[in-house]
Amino acid sequence: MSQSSEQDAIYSQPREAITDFVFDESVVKVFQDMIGRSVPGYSTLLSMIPVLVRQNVQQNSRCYDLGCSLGAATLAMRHSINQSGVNIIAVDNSSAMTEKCREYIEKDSSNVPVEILCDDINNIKIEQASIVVMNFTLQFFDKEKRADVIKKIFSGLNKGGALLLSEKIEFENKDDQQWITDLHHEFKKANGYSDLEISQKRTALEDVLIPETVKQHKERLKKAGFEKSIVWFQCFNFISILAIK
Ligand code: GEK
Repeated sequence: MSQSSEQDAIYSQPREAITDFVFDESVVKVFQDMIGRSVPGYSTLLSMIPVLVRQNVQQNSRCYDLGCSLGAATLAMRHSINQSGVNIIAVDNSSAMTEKCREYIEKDSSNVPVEILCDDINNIKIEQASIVVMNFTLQFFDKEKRADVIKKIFSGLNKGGALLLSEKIEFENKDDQQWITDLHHEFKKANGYSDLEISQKRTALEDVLIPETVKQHKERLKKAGFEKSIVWFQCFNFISILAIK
């Protein structure tokens, strides 16, 4: 089922002061357009979720979509679950997001049960999980809280269960960081964003979206107990890691 979206023009006009980015109603209206034009590889990544689901989903288990936004990953999971007794729990702490997400889920044809929770991921329980998707969400957590959420996911996963963790990353080497950042900006320009939009959005996200290196992510996963993790996808400074319990 396709999700409709207005074109993102939130940062197109000069602003006197740039406040921190929030996932409010104005973002919800343009979200699909915004994420597609800002995150290189986003649609390819989503299109691989069914492959991951079919390999890892277990009978009588739960699948979680943490930071579900409008439910793109939830819908991708919902249509590829090939085991009985599976339900999906989709979580986001933006009520504007969960309201719109609920509309999309209600209109969708699959009958796999989906529970949508408007809550902070830090508050929810994770139990009997065979799949946990965290698609570009951990990057918005306070750095000090990231280890706890990864530990909670590990302990809530069944043996053989999978975590799909997608993140914007930074590079250890400064030159590489600049090189790839320039390519990311070029990607945004190719998608119609002006230099002003790119720079104002960057300022709005500066203290909100804090990327880490692949090494930091892999070490945190290992510490939490994930013996196996692999970067299975990368497009410029956006990656996705698959970790198996
Ligand atoms: C997708 N996964 O389309 N608790 C709950 N939700 C949170 C929290 C938190 N602590 N922090 C951030 N969020 C989606 C895209 S967007 C990524 C995810 C982006 C939510 C926030 O409200 C937003 O909806 C989402 O995480 C991040 O595959 O916009 O770059």
